[in-house]
Amino acid sequence: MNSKKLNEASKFLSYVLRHEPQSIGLQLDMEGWAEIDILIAGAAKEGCVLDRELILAVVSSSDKKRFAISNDAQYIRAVQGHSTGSVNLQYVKKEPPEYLYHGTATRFLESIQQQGLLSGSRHHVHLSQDIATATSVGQRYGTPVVLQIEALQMYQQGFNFFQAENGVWLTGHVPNFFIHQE
Ligand code: HQG
Repeated sequence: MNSKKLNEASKFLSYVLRHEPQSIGLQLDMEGWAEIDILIAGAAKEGCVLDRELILAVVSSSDKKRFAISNDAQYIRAVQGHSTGSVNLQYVKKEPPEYLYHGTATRFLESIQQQGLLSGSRHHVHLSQDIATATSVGQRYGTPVVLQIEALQMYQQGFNFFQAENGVWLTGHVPNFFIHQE
């Protein structure tokens, strides 16, 4: 399957499964699951041709493993990155490693120093386990800079951490006190 088609379908799935399900008349349950047949029908009404084969190809080829299919193969969800208020994934709390990393762009640094890391429109601040991943996340917005987060220290002080199925670490807010510039 050609990569342009996969990429476009992946962006469309991210949009409807994380942010705007109502744009195609789709309902997600609290855990973010959408019925695949309804998703396909809703997309078709908006002129986006999706079929099961394409959806499964996107899921299996996603570099970041963004999506999951239910055991009965009837449902699909995004595993993290939501902004829609209709979803509240029950991630399991987990002790993080000593350090986690957040990739951002240099132009956000001043604001981050003032406010710490904020989740913005998403439900959580996203953190990576390694510097290389964080660098590529930061690159999306400009000149990348990697921040080192004292994750274990935060956890020991009562901050909650979660890990999505695809390995991305999530937390609510990172105060500047726990942030060091790499
Ligand atoms: C920044 C991708 C100013 C933050 C990636 C980031 C990730 C602040 C931007 C996932 C700030 C938000 C999420 C503050 C945070 N002042 N800027 N106080 N606090 N920021 O896209 O973490 O391809 O919502 O540094 O791999 O970049 O979508 O979050 O630059 O896992 O699957 O505000 O998205 O995955 O941007 O990326 P985003 P993110 P997918």
